[in-house]
Amino acid sequence: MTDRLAELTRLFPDLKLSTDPGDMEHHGRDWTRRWPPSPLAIAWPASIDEVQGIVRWANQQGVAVVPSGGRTGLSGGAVAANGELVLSLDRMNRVLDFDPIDRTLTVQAGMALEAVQNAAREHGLIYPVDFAARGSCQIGGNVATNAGGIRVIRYGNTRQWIAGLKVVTGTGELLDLNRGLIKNASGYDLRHLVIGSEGTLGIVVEATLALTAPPPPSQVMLLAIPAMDALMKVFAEARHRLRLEAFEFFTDRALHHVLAHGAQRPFDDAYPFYVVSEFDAADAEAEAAGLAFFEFCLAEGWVVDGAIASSDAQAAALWRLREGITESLAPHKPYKNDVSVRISAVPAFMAEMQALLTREYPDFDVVWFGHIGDGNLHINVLKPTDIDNASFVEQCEHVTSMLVDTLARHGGSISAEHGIGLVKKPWLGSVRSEAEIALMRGIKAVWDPNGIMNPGKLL
Ligand code: 2HG
Ligand code: ZN
Repeated sequence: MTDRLAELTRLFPDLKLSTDPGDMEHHGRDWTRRWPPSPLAIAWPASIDEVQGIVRWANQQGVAVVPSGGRTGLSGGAVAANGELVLSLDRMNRVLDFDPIDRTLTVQAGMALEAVQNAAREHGLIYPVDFAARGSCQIGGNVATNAGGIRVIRYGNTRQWIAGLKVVTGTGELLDLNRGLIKNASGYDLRHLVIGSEGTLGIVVEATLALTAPPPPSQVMLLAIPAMDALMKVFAEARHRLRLEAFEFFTDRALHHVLAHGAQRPFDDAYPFYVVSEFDAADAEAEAAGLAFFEFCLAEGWVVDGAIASSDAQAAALWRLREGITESLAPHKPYKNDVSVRISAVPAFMAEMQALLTREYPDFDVVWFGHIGDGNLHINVLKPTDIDNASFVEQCEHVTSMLVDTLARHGGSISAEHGIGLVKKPWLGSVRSEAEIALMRGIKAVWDPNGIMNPGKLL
């Protein structure tokens, strides 16, 4: 133990702290896997007092702090590769309050998203933000990244569901922001500054979450689609006729990898694009509307094959085709891009980008999938086995530069929902003006004057 850690232990004799190499390896990285972890130590505070104490100690000692949730992020936001103290919220994982009148659930930041969803359901309500990492990611990290996912089309991002936040700033100050109010016209809404700040302003320690009534029973449909233009027509038609809860797309390459990873093949033939859609189907009439939508798209030639789940197990199998993609790609060490354009710009953007990729990198396996109903596309480039890591990253950074140029022509963003972190930091200036970045730096300097909060990330 270094002197600095000894001092921390003296201040907080009960604080759980580790320098065990296994813990350092495990907690020093997120799902990006690019940076070898090298933290100073891992701390697991059990109370807000301890979080504040650690932050004050870190200021005195000049130690950087990396707030750490489930570390399922894909932009390197939770990486500790430079002797930082990892502050894990794992032990702060309890429900603190449920209020049936306000329909709010107040939880500690280290609660897993799935546990939050289950807690809401116990009260006959839902917390509707949802994505595949639900079992591992934590609500504090969801807030810090303004996590999106598969139900944004219906419910919006995490931001929309945060009624209150407790945050420990970079100086160790505890802020109690918005306190569950629906209306609060009292100046700058600091809560919204923290949401999406990627741990650079402070540490989320508690959140008061708005809940809502569960949707009616739904139907899950898988559609095979011959072309991107057709897909956009299917989307417009679906929005017109159905009450959508999800509209997700993936390509044949994505399907290839989930199938190789053990998922069930949905159709005998292969098609260029697929959509998994979920929509309300409370009664026979709504179910008939689903079928009529499908038949209409088929007759128009926009859809060439399809499957409608007739049981929960079938619905889960269809969802697995989409939700299993990230896991199925992981062994291929993918370089990830997470971009957005306006929905109407999707086909032109995709066609242009795919043409560039085919011209410049014909041997790359490029897998497109994502939340097309939000204009959010995930573009994973898989590492060819005959290229070393360093040259692969170099080539992928060139791909990112091509993406940045193409996105600029289509008015898009280099990060839709994964954040900037370390991975996309070099390109922040492609989506935010100099004036905006200067303001962001100024805000950081006020919240975290010694620059100890997740330094090097985002800015
Ligand atoms: C998803 O939508 C996640 O499944 C992960 O945002 C995307 O792996 C990815 O690139
Ligand atoms: Zn996503």
